[in-house]
Amino acid sequence: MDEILIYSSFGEKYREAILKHIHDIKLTVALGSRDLPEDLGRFTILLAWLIKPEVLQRMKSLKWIHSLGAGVDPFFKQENIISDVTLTRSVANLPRLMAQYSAGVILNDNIGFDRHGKNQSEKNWAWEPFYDICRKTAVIIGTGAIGSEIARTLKFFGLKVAGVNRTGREAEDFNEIYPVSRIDSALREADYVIIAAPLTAETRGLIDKKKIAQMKPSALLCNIARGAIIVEKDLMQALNEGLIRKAVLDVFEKEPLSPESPLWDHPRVIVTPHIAGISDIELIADEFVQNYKRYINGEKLLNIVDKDRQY
Ligand code: OXD
Repeated sequence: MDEILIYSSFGEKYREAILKHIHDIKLTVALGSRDLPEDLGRFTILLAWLIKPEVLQRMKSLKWIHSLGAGVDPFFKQENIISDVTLTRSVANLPRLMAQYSAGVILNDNIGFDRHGKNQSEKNWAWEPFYDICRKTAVIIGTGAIGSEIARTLKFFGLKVAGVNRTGREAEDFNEIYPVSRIDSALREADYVIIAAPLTAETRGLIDKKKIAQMKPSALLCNIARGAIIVEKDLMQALNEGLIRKAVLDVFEKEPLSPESPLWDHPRVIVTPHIAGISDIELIADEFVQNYKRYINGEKLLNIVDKDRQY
C-alpha cells in the first residue's frame, strides 16, 4: 500500500478530514520540518504546499504530489526535482473566495464606505453618491479557474471584463481576451486590474514600471496571485508619481511583509496579509480523496499541473 505524507501545520486536520471518507489508507503527518520522519524514501504520495527542495530531494520514491494550495510555484524552486512525479493542485472553493475578495475591492472602491466612515466620524452628512459600475472595465491577468470565476462575478455586477492570457486563447466568461504580448492595450482600457495568474518564468516581474505607466492615472491595481509578479519598487515609484490611483495588495515579494516596507504606510495602498484564498481543509481533503480513488483505480487524476508551463 502507498505510504502518504501530509506535510502541513494543519496536518492533523487534513488527516481527520481524509479519514472521514476512507479508512484503508496509510497516512503520516509532519506539522513542520522538525517532525519529518527520517526515512522519507518510503513515501510515494505527498500532500504539501510550502516545502523546501531539500526535503523533496530526499523523497526518492515519490509518484504523486497533491498541492494543498492553488499556486504550485513552491514545487518549481529547483528545476527537474519533480520531473518524474505527477503534480495535482487544489481548486476547491479558492476561485470563489478570490472572486469575493476581488468584487469586495471593486465595490468598496466604487461605493466608498471608507470615505463615508470618515464623514460619519465627523457627523458630516456629505452627500457623495456612487455611480453604476457598468461603465467600468476590469482587466484580469490570468484566465484559468480563478480568473474565470472573478470574471463571472464582476460581470454579474455589470462591469465589462477583459482577460489576459499567454496565447490569447478564447475564454467564455470574458468580453474580450488579449494575449500577453498585447497586455499594454488591455492595461490602457482598465479601470481595475486584477492579477490572478500563476507565478512562472513568464509572469515573474511582468508588471513593472513600463506596464504600470500604460494604466490610467485613475486605475486601481489589485494583486491576489503572487507578489513577485509585480516589481514592488516600481509600483512604489509609480504610486509616488501618481501613475495610478491605488493598489490593493494581498501578496508580496517577501512574506510576511517586513515592518520596514514603505507599502504599510503608503496612503494609496491597502495591505491584506495573504488572505484572498485560504484553503478550506474539508473541501481540499474531498478533492484529494476523489483523486486518491482514481489513483488506486489507475484512472487519470483531476487538476494535473502541466510541468512545462508550471500551472
Ligand atoms: C494558494 C495561496 O496558492 O493561498 O493557494 O496562495
